[in-house]
Amino acid sequence: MSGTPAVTSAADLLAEARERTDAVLAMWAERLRSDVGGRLGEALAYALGTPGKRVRAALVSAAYRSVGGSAGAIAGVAAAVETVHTYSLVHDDLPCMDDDDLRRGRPTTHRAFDVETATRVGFLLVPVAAMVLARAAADLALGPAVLGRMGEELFEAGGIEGMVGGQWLDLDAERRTLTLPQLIEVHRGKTGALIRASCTLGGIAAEAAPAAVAALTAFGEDVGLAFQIADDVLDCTGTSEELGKTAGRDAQLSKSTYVGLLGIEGARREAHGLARRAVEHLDRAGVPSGALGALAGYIVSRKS
Ligand code: GRG
Repeated sequence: MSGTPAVTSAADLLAEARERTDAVLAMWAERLRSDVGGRLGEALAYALGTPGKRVRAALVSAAYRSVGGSAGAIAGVAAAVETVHTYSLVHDDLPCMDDDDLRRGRPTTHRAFDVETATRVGFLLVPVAAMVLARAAADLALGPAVLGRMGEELFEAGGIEGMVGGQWLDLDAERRTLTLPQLIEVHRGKTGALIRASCTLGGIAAEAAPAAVAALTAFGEDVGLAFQIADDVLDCTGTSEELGKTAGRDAQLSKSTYVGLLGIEGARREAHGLARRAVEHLDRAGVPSGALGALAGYIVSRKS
């Protein structure tokens, strides 16, 4: 793709990420449908093929390009991250967790199929994410050491140190009021870790210098927290139709949120401050921040 003009508007970056990542995910969805077969195969394809905004995919690609990457096959790394995100949503929506009926404008996987099938879908997509990543590394002609670093980054972010740990704390905290530092710990794990990893993975895939990868990680850390703060705001200001998921769920589940602790305007200010700080990490390290800055701005001002 070298030679094509740089894409820097958030809308264009997201549209491009959707087109390319969805093509990779559709291929895997078809493979699972035919290899696994039956109702489980259908459910796997349903979950993996359900359209998302692909913010994490856009971050992977923008981070990759910001440090000189130019191969279109980066979409495979983005698809691996989106696979992890998708299986987390399938499980998050289950009756034993947030118990939701609507996701990405469609019935949740356990509503479209059943709880047992959706539970299996969540677990079965974990190794699929690893396979998607391994395929992407081969397509990018990256060696085993780089694939190892990418795998460590993605699955550490998806594990007890990140997404799973944050979700655990979040469930544990229902009907309790958390302090701001405790809420930050939940948000950084549950949502922030995978967003941070998206940015770091772009840098690793481009085989960027350690200082540049560290700046991408610091950017992703702040943007990841800002994303969940914006999510807290949207949960109480958006409609279910706009969000594609049930609005007002945090209040129904008596969850501690940034809005509960700081109010809507306070939470918005915090998110915007983090987005600005995120870009400063890149600027200080000399990493071009146009595309990633546009995505950071989108993340804190989005309507869905
Ligand atoms: C199955 C091993 C295994 C683990 C699952 C349930 C769980 C562990 C984690 C849940 C983490 C979670 C749901 C975090 C919330 C993340 C979040 C803000 C989701 C919404 O992201 P968007 O707005 O959604 O990017 P789209 O649909 O656009 O992709």
